[in-house]
Amino acid sequence: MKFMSRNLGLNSETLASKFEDGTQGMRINYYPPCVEADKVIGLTPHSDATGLTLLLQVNDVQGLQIKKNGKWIVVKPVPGAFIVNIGDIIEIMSNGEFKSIEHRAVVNPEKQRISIAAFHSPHIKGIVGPLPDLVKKHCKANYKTISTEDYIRLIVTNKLDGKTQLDFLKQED
Ligand SMILES: O=C(O)CCC(=O)C(=O)O
Repeated sequence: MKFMSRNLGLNSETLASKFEDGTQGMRINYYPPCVEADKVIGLTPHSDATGLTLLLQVNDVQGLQIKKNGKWIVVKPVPGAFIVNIGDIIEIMSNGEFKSIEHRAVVNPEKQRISIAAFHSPHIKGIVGPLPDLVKKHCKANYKTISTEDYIRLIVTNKLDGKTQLDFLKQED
């Protein structure tokens, strides 16, 4: 977070401080083998609505794919390594300088797959919106600012569907 903050041209604490006393949620995903793997999906395309995700591909079975330039790219499991995904809250806070990554999980015809994702979000009583220093720098807020509680309400009532949940918060020119 500190390095990301500095890369945005901000004090190293600016971004990190927003996540102090924040929340960590964890999901353990189990994908059973499926003989018709090409006809099903493990987890539909989405970006994480949270800030930063640490993802562990527990066993050595490929399944995670990220969308880059409109194409799905396989992320090969590296034993013991975390994948760090930027989520929508970081995209919003950075006023769009960092982009959340769209990803999905496919299933394997013969092998089961397990992944563990830890999602990190700011404090529930805070707000989600572009950092004021970046709004000043860009002369514009590219996203709306709302309370974290309202943000969570918006996310849980929205279907997991690519990056569509961000559309509700984008500000028109
Ligand atoms: O299983 C994976 O590799 C992806 C998991 C994921 O995207 C999620 O839990 O949100």
